[in-house]
Amino acid sequence: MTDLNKLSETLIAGKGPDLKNQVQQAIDEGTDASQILNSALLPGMEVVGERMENGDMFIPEVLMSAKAMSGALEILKPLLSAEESKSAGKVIIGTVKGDLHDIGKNLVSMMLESAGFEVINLGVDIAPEGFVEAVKKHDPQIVALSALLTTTMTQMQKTIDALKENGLKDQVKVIVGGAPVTEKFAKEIGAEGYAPDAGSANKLARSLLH
Ligand code: B1M
Repeated sequence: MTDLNKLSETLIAGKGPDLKNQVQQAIDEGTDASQILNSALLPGMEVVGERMENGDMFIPEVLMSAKAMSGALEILKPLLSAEESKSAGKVIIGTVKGDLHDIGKNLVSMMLESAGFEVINLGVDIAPEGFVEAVKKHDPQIVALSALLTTTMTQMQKTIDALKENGLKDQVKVIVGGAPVTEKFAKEIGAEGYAPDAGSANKLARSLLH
């Protein structure tokens, strides 16, 4: 039987190649991709966060863990379940300006894709003008913004303002998420929705369009 604690420990230790092997082995043993994600990888990243906060882990080590997490997610991506597979709509997603965190945003992107959305993932550190240009170019129904820093949350408001200034806000729904973001904050900045995690981002996107 798969030892999920071992996977967490390998992630925390930032051993990317070992983690990939262990994730693949867990899958081969029949462990669900969602169980690997929810019971090993996400709790592992929580520990990384706590250690970073306490000064027990430093940026280079956190980066190693983050890289290992991304490698593991690539393996899980095709396996994470699709609730429904018909094309559900078009979403533009990005991490806001000044913010380089992309693991959660990529997870949201993956969940949306696996649920049938066409997802245009702009990447990290996307300025309000970047979202404006992308909306003009791709004409999505939803713009999803991610922020992991309290200092970059304000960029969400700026992005919504920029969409308004360019006359684009009425044609898209803006949804927001990321560790410091709350439902209350989403309402204050005029976003149509807030999702605390990737699974609920998917449900939220669907509920806004159907
Ligand atoms: Co940073 N970092 N980091 N970091 N980092 C946090 C966020 C922090 C909480 C750590 C801590 O101190 N405990 C803290 C922020 C404090 C704050 O502002 N409140 C912090 C800090 C301070 C910093 C730096 C400033 C550190 C420094 O340089 N002194 C710096 C800033 C760099 C920058 O962005 N400009 C920095 C740098 C980094 C690394 C580069 C080393 C690395 C990022 C690598 C990468 O992403 N490629 C990193 C990491 C890994 C973390 C922690 C440890 C883990 C983040 C993560 O990936 N979590 C994080 C601590 C923590 O969160 N516990 C921390 C796993 C991921 C699956 O969860 O991203 O929350 P999360 O996504 C969830 C939900 O939030 C939600 O769904 C996801 C999946 O369920 N969600 C959405 C996310 N986006 C959404 C969008 C949606 C909906 C839901 O759209 C609708």
